[in-house]
Amino acid sequence: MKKTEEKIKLYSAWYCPFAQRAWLSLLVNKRDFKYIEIDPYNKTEEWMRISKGFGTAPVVIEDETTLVDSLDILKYFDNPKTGTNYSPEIEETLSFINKDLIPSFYRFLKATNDEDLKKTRAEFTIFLNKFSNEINEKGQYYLGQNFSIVDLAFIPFAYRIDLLLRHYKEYIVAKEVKNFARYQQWYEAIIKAEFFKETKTGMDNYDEELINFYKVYSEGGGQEDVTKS
Ligand SMILES: N[C@@H](CCC(=O)N[C@@H](CS)C(=O)NCC(=O)O)C(=O)O
Repeated sequence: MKKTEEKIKLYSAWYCPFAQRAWLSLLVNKRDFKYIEIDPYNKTEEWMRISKGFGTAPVVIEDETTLVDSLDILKYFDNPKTGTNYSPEIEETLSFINKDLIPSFYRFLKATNDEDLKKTRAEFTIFLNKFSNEINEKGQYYLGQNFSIVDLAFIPFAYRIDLLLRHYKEYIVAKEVKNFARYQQWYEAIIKAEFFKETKTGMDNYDEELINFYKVYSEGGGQEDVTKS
């Protein structure tokens, strides 16, 4: 075990899909790190100092480097040598996931009146189908045979989509995604992997706890900015 690797600290919140991205990335890239559970909503002086004034989970610290954004963290551990040197197609997909698909998921989860529910559901279904259609046919991962940063960027949200939209909005992914076989193959390949299971925190009732945590979102509350593109 290299000494330098022990210096990585992951400040995470167990329920947070953005933090789960960072956690997955550390596991997939086999880095040694210290997991530190925090409440990002409790803006103590110490937390604001650690998070460089952002106050959001995740935060990763390695030596002099502090990273406060989950996509930056994915890139940092994926590609330490070349940094953010991704193809335009990958950048476009990551941007689609972050700016279209994820905010649309939160808008649907938070919708309460009939009109909003109808609108957000339809919009979300279009985005989810776009993602599904673009999963490469030549393998189980988004890019085909190669596992990539795109898989990591979306899987924590895909998990919550299945769990929370089913529970709170009676939305069944299998019925809404036209090419469901491909989506399912992608989804299961990742959620059944050991590294994914490890990020389910070890809580016996993880799914139930997540459902409880997101109840306030399903009633229109919770964090605001996640719905914005
Ligand atoms: N852009 C950030 C967003 C992370 C984020 O919104 N995290 C939530 C928890 S899931 C948070 O810390 N919220 C605290 C707050 O908004 O005060 C990332 O991708 O890392």
